[in-house]
Amino acid sequence: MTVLHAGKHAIDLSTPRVVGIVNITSDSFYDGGRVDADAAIAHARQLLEAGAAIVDVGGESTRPGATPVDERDELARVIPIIEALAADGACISVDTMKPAVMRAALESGASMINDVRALQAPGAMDAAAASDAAVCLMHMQGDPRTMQRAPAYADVVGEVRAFLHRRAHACVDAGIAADRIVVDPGFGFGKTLAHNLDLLRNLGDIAAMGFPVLAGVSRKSMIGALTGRELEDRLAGSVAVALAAALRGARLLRVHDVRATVDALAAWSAIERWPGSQGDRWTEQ
Ligand code: 7PJ
Repeated sequence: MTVLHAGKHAIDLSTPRVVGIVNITSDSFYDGGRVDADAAIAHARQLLEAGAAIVDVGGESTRPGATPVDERDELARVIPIIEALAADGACISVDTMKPAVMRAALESGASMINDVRALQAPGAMDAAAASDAAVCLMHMQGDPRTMQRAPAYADVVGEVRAFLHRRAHACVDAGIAADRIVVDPGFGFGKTLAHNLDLLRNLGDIAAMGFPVLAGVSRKSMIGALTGRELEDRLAGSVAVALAAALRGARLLRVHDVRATVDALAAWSAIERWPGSQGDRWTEQ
């Protein structure tokens, strides 16, 4: 059985689980604009009610071309939400690149750090190591402002895997137990559609490192490219790709549409033997 330890929470990943996205931003690509704390808290509670194992709270958009958010503004956005949800007993992840936000979020009751820069900012690794929180280490080529200009790899799967391996082992060396570490290939973060599809097809290679894999494809432009649909019509494509990722070994699916994804996983898991759960070839451990 795979269990992720995130603060006081032990999350059973023997079947794939859902991470619900809570954006408190004015410019997220899909459901931003919810800068009001009460509305964000209510939205997060709905996602938990719908079956999210974790809610991922973010106050700074990392979509391509997004403008950076000042640390004080980011704190003012996320901390009240985290405090309220922690009082409910929820497992909360904070989606941030800033060590000061990580520390404040953990003090306010967050149990996981989701960092699209994989704890490479000075002080980020220390903030995580000083806590008992889980960490999600994501691969990104370049930075959010420019990453989609000309992504290039000799071997996207090998390079992403090597990066995640290096960052995960840096975490272990810093004292973060392996059962607190999640890795994520970072769909859409400095990747063309061909790169994203290559990573999806070969997600088993990344899962084979032995750390739970998180996949975030929800409503991203790759879904638009595959279906020809605008943002608001990407639900079916997003659920299909989330399931495809789960079948290739992803254990956490970061999504906007929790209920639809939870239902799809429930229906499918009654039929499938999930990769790894029966000791088959997709995962080593
Ligand atoms: C991801 C993320 C992702 C992780 C965003 C969006 C764009 N964090 N934050 N993985 N994407 N770990 O919400 O689609 O794919 S922001």
